[in-house]
Amino acid sequence: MKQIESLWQEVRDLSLGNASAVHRLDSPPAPLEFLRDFVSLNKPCLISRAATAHWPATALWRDRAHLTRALASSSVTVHLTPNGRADSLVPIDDGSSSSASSSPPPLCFASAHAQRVPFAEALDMISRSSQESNFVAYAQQQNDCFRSEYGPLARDCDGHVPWATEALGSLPEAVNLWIGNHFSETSFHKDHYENLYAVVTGEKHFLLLPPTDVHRMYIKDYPAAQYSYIKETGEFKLEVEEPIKYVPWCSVNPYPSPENLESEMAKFPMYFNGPKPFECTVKAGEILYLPSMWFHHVKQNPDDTGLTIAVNYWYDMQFDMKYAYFNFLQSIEYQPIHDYMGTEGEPEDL
Ligand SMILES: O=C(O)CCC(=O)C(=O)O
Repeated sequence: MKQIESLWQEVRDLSLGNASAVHRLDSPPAPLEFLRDFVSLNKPCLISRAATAHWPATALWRDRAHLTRALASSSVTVHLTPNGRADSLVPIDDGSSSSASSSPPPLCFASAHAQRVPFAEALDMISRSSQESNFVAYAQQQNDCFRSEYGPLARDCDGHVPWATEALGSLPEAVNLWIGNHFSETSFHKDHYENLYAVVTGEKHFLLLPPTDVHRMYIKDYPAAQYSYIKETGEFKLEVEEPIKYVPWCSVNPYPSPENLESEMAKFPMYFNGPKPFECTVKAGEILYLPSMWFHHVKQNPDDTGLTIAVNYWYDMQFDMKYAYFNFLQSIEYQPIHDYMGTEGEPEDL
């Protein structure tokens, strides 16, 4: 079905561009410009640090003493995993696969162990997260936590993004705070929100794919599983939820280890051989507009204080014709029967 592959190219030719860089703006856009050139085109953009130059947070949050003072009597939620990959696919160790078996173990969708601790302890756990520690802690409670758990810090940032609020016609539905270090990673997924993502300290690296590339994510249903962390032994237990619940999730890991690269490329040729994803490093003070339903994968680098801190504003998206088209596209089953080779190959019609 050549048409699916033509679609990936056509949206790039008509609207998104063929470079993998995200469009940069040197100053915050006027609401009409933002609406016309980005939101209505469902096209990302990166706004320079002029967007947050007036936020006290850009200076204050590099100082841990400020954070711990402001949140001295707050407890916050941290998410613990053995390797920093919360909400991601991991092998189910159900005893069914022996080391003699050549087939890889089945995968499940693993949620992190969530734990509420005093803020100073959370910060300490995040800072200690490393290859040597037996856990990675990431503060990433996505339930409007910035206005609840982290309320005392709210005065350090704007409560909303004024030009986005005017363009989108409503205040954000949720504002979230993210605190992690180099080891925290977020696997490919999409959200039903218009996302204004502001990095305050450190930097975040996003890989982005438009909704039209949905087949390149190899979304499949995986059994939901839950990590629990046993403090006494420092070990994690991973249990598949009973009764079994399935979570549709993107199968592609864009950064396989060198020894798995060949097999991952063979499993997911439409991702690895198709058009390059859009890439964007969001530096401290910059804001990424991440349009609704775009697939995104996120890695991060801390600054010299050892932390990456970000605030994101989720605005309701319009469930309009684009959403209906997306559902229709996703309902079309498509697995190329040829080895997808980018523009060189000669795909066959199914
Ligand atoms: O910062 C991250 O780790 C993930 C951000 C994200 O997925 C989101 O804002 O929707």
